[in-house]
Amino acid sequence: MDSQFSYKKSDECSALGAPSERDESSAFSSSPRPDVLRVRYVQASDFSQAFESDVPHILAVIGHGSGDSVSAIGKGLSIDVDLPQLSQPRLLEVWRSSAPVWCDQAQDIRLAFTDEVVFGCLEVQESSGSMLEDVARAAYERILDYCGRSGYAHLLRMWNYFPAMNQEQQGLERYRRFCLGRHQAFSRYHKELASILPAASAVGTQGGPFQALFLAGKQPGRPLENPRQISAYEYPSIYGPKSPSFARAILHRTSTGCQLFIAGTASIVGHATQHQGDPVKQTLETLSNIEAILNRVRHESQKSWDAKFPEGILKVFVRNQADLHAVREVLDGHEYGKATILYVLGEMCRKELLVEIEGMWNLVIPPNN
Ligand code: 3EB
Repeated sequence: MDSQFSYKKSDECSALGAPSERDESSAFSSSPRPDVLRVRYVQASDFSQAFESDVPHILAVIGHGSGDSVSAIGKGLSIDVDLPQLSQPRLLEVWRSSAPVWCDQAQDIRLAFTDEVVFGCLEVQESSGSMLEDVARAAYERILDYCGRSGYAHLLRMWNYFPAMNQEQQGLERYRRFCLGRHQAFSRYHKELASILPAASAVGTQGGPFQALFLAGKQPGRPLENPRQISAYEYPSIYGPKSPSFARAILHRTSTGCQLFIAGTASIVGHATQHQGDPVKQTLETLSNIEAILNRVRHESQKSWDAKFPEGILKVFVRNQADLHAVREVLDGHEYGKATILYVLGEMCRKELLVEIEGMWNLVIPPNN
């Protein structure tokens, strides 16, 4: 790990967490600050009202597993993911920037831009004869190629969704096939993966196409690994022919804001799954893993600023609906209970894993740093 983690006095990250940000009455305040990237979970029933005048700032609206598609919303990218929401009320995941947003399409990649970041979505219908590694490799090559050419060269955060994650396809589990194709694509574009991999989640859906969602920036993020876990890209081959290509977390800073993206995190220590069959202990272990990453950010930032994480969102993927109550009780009793939490039904990359949690925090950096 390199130890560059300093924020110069000239960096204007102080806008985040400023008093105006506390105004939750409209889903987002409409202050004129440039390019502050936010993601929020907004009640679906409040959405139209909250965002009536906000269309030019919305990058993406993501709906989870409901029969009614978000495509009717028509603001930014509309993305439906077939992971049924387990909690009530129904929430929409809204990505928003205070800078102007414009949308485009490059072949079949749908895109929403600001001057600093692009949010993209590529959906591929698998055909019956195709192998998932080929689908994944082709999708990733298209995304990497696009990012390289567009100037938004740095992948920060990715979400991978596809059905039947733990089922075998001709003798190899589909998740492992996915990892193989993804690795082949990254290796074609980059010699050294550790410094360029995005934070990611990979979750099995009920159905639907292979989906790769991504956030990429003109500026690179800073990858952070978890001292409690072996880096996923260094997992031994017992978990598949090619290891999963993702970073545990990415810290991304623009001229005006800092975000911490924490990858899908599970009950894994070292490289081994912990607490088989116990959703409560798996949730606690997962939270310890997330805490370890937050502590790294706190620790490494101490010299320049005291990182605080006042505002975060968590998405909790639960394998079995029957475990929701137990998982939820753990989170309700935890300080993250203050974050907005979305619970969805999805399959994790290892059959023994019952829960996976991802998060994003906006970091507060004091004005004089
Ligand atoms: C893990 O730590 C749990 O393959 O992109 C989490 C996040 C996991 C992302 C991926 C897999 C992925 O290995 C599984």
